[in-house]
Amino acid sequence: MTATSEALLITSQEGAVRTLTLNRPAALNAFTTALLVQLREALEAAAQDAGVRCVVITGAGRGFSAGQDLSDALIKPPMEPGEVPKDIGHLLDNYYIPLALRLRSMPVPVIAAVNGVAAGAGASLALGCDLVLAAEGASFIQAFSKIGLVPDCGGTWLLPRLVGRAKALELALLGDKLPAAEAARIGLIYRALPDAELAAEAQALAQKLAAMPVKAIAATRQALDDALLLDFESALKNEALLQSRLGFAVDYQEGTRAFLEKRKPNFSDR
Ligand code: T3D
Repeated sequence: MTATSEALLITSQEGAVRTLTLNRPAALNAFTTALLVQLREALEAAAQDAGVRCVVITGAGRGFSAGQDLSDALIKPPMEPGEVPKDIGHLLDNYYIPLALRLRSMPVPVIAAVNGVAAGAGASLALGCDLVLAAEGASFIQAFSKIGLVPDCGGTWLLPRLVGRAKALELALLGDKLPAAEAARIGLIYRALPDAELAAEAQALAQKLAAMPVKAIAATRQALDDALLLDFESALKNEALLQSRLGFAVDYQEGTRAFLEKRKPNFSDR
């Protein structure tokens, strides 16, 4: 296990699975700019490392992430007379957008193991992952409206696509706490499971995905995201393009050869 400077983020590896643990438990892993940078850099490092075939993001302590650290000097509202408000858009441009884009284009699957409350940008980060597992004690809160903001870090894009416009509006406007089991029931996340089982189940799922053809998994994520913006014929053509590329990749050769030879495939491409 390695800890980055200040240990805001803990990086560990088991086989081909890299786990990134947000580590500001006293503040429910709220994002400072330093943590946002470290998380993006850690994702970049995982993307570049051929030994990583799946990434798990989780939180230390009782929270997953309470979103933006509201005491961060970069965004803190005027507290004294004469101080002027800061442009929050800079924070998004420079920190959240690069992070969200890095996450969404990872060459390997990414699992969120939501161990506790995921609020604001913490919820958006979790929902931006490919599969979201959550402890039954965890919850999701679209906290933005409570402080006069819109969902960010991809929230406005993700929410209606995951649960439809009506439910997205309910969650985003009211900002109520959504328990993990209810999040799973409405299709916002993949699964809710007993708190004590979360870490082991996330690791088991990650190991399973790591043994799969991850190049095809990343292409599948891309194809599904693309398809939401395409008409039917364009989606068919996009599938053909991706299939054509994947057909030349070693994993497809290995997968079909293994099937024909009645043996377990050994996927290695990325
Ligand atoms: O400018 C911008 O904001 C731009 C970016 C926006 C992206 C966003 O993420 S906006 C949304 C920001 N997040 C929030 O508004 C959530 C704020 N937190 C809460 O509402 C509650 O903490 C929770 C519902 C998440 C959890 O409640 P609870 O009762 O379990 O815990 P708590 O006692 O409120 O918090 C525990 C500690 O964490 C506490 O510190 P203390 O008093 O023990 O020293 C609390 O201040 C700290 N904490 C929680 N959330 C944040 C935070 N500190 C800084 N920033 C936070 N977001």
